[in-house]
Amino acid sequence: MEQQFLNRFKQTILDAEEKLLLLTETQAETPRTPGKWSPKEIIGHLIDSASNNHQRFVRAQFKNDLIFEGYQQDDWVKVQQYQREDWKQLVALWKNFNLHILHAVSQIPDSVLKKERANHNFDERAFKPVPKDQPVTLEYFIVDYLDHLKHHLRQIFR
Ligand code: NI
Repeated sequence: MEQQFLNRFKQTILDAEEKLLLLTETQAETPRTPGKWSPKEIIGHLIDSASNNHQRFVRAQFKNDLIFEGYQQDDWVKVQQYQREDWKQLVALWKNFNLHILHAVSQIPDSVLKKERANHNFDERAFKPVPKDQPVTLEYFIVDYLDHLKHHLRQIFR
């Protein structure tokens, strides 16, 4: 990945960690809008996103297509009861998981990152979808992962 992207990724995680840890346990459990996810649930969703996408980023290196399994995002948040988990622990897991993903993607050779792949389901899986008839790259999907992460951080900090 480009150094500029890696720096931006790292800075996003570290800046957010600092701000997230300023929230009290009660604040972290309170949704901005009733019925929506609380900060604990948003970070929980981002942990789910990290765990699913970590798998995708690794698996993509052993196959030619970029067709990925989905997951039922709301149900994942619900059954894991992130609301009942310790805030500092969630933030630490989120941060460290992402620092590992950052390391792992920094090790992917350009030949793999930039290889055009005709067979994909980014029309369904990507945060910024790509039509099926347009080729995609793994690099695109990794950049898209950070866009999704930042989108949810903005929901907490707005
Ligand atoms: Ni999301």
